[in-house]
Amino acid sequence: KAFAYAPAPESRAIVDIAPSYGLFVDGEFRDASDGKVFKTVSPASEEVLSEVAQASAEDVDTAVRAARAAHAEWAALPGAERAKYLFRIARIVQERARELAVLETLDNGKPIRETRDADLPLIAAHFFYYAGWADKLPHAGFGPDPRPLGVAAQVIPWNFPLLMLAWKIAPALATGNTVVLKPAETTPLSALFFADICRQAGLPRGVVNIVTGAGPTGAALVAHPDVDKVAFTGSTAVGKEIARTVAGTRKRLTLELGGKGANIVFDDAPIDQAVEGIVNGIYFNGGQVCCAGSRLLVQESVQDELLDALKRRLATLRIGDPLDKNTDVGAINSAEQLARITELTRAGEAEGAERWSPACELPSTGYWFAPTVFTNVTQAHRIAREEIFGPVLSVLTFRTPDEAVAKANNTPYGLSAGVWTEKGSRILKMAQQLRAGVIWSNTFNKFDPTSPFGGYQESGFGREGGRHGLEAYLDV
Ligand code: TXE
Repeated sequence: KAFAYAPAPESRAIVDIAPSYGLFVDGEFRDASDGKVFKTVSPASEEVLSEVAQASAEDVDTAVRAARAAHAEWAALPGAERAKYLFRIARIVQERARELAVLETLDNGKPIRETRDADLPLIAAHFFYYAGWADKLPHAGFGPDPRPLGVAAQVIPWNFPLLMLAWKIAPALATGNTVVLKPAETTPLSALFFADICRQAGLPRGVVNIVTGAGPTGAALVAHPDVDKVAFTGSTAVGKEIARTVAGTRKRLTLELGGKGANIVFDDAPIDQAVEGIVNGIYFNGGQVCCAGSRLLVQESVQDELLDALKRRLATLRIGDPLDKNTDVGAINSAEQLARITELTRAGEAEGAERWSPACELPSTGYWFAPTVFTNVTQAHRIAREEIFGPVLSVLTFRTPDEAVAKANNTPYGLSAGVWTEKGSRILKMAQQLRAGVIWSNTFNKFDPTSPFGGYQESGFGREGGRHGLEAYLDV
């Protein structure tokens, strides 16, 4: 489809990416102890963006020691003093928002419209919000003397690299913990830019440490004996492995894992609004979202009308250059993730579901997957049960509210759900019956630092965001 107009893409010259980066330990960038590095590429073009140090177990140990050494002084600061650093970080994030948005788009592949309008404002909001808590902890119902846990080991994924960092680091610092964070191996750059922001904000050395690397670096960090708290966001399989590692130690644990969210549309829903919500639910960030509305449950009587409207809308989506401000759907983050999506969608076809995508041309280099809708899906199909983590919607139908609840809850996960109806009473009843940590009504994928976020069942435990997010970092 030809675009109506094509303004210049956001200039990549806005961000100055160095040819190589070190680990950020004790306030300094340094090479890995064994000199190992890995490359990070732009998923949209496969261009190598930079070479990044790969932290060894020895480096992880050095980082944990730095965090331990910094802890007593950081924890002893009056909350209002810690707040000053967090406010400063929030303001620098705002000042450098364009640079960070372009950087994140280059390293992750998601559209600049999303990094600019969703990720970056939420990142700043998160630091502002938890800055506001830092001096109020003794008066917030945690008892008179809530104490930080100590050193927090934080492992994050690639789908919202800087936002997941903000969700982890802001509450940890506000409560007086120090941090060693490992970003995902396909998106290390924004965490390293954040390290620079910490320096710019004058944060004492050792309070935040960033160790880059892949699974083994994360495993070494989680297993380190001098860590007090582990916070993980990622796959359910790795989450379970981490739970086994942590079992029998003093470490506290929170896990934010996968999902298979149901977006439930009743026959009295405003259809146009629901279509926007469905599109936002599963094509935002190419569906690489743990709380994505990856299952559409539509009431049988409006199925045809809704699917016609949805397909018309999908035909207008613009797929391509993530730096182009008009792009709606960007690249898939990695070749591995693309292979996972491809495998599951093939299984969908093999099991008899009907596949549809709008006519669209995909770029010849990079990792791309067209927005896809599967109809004739049954609950037994893999595409109805497993997290695809891509721009793929599985459509199921229901007749009664009870059937909708039963189907929505028929999953080992429990992270998110959406309910579309004009009836307020139905919304309240569904919200009680659905087993999910977040339930949106007549909207989807709305985030706010004041709201706790997290899962039921195999989607994990513990909450991030809001007052509840502080509890994960405090002994009360
Ligand atoms: O996740 P991993 P992957 C789901 C999604 C996706 C699938 C696989 O379905 O298709 O997981 O993605 C680090 N000890 N989600 O393979 O491996 C790793 O380096 C400690 C949902 O990318 O879980 C990275 O930093 N850490 C999800 C982080 O864990 C380990 C977001 C996540 O990577 C480790 C991402 C180990 N043994 C994927 N192995 C969500 N909940 O939002 C890997 N890591």
